[in-house]
Amino acid sequence: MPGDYDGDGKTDLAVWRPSDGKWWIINSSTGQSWNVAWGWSNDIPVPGDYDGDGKTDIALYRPADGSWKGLYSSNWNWWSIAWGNPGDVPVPGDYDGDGKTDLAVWRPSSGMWYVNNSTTGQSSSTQYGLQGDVPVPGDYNGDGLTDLAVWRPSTGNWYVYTTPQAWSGIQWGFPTDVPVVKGSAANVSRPGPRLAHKFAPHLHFDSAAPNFPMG
Ligand SMILES: [Ca+2]
Ligand SMILES: [Ca+2]
Ligand SMILES: [Ca+2]
Repeated sequence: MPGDYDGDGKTDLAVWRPSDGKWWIINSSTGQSWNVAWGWSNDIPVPGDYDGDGKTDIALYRPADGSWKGLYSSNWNWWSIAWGNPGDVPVPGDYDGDGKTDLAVWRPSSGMWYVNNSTTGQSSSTQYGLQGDVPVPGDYNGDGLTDLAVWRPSTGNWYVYTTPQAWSGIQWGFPTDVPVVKGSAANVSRPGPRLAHKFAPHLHFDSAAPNFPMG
């Protein structure tokens, strides 16, 4: 779950362990590791900067009830907001460009995006994408706002909905590929056999120089 948890501008190594819900993070600024238990085994990690202080916040999405639960990095207060229905895919991003991550879900059955804008508190919904697509939100045009986007495995086409209204369809990839996007939250949360949260690497944080035996 890479992110900038200490806010020094460098991405920190981080993993979330579904078996015990613990987040293990190494701060790039100090090299020190720390952990916090936050989440249950079936949750989906959705780290982001929800309070806009420049540091990544620990957060998870609970598919069973569509709730988001996080810890603000600025004061370590916890929060819980219902946003989404069972079956939705969490697609957090800064859709309104205010520097705070917005809660958002993509509904595979309808291709609808439901975004809870952090600036106004207003929600917006947009249909973009089809059943079978993979949501791949990101800031594709560099205007500071996260853009709605989907990748279509059947054709390898990317569709990006850039504001105010431009459409593109670019073929890049094959059906068995996995799309890779910055932050990769949407990618990781993709429902499917390849990303069923079975990675669970065994990390040893018992020394200053942890080793990473994978598997
Ligand atoms: Ca933060
Ligand atoms: Ca925002
Ligand atoms: Ca953008």
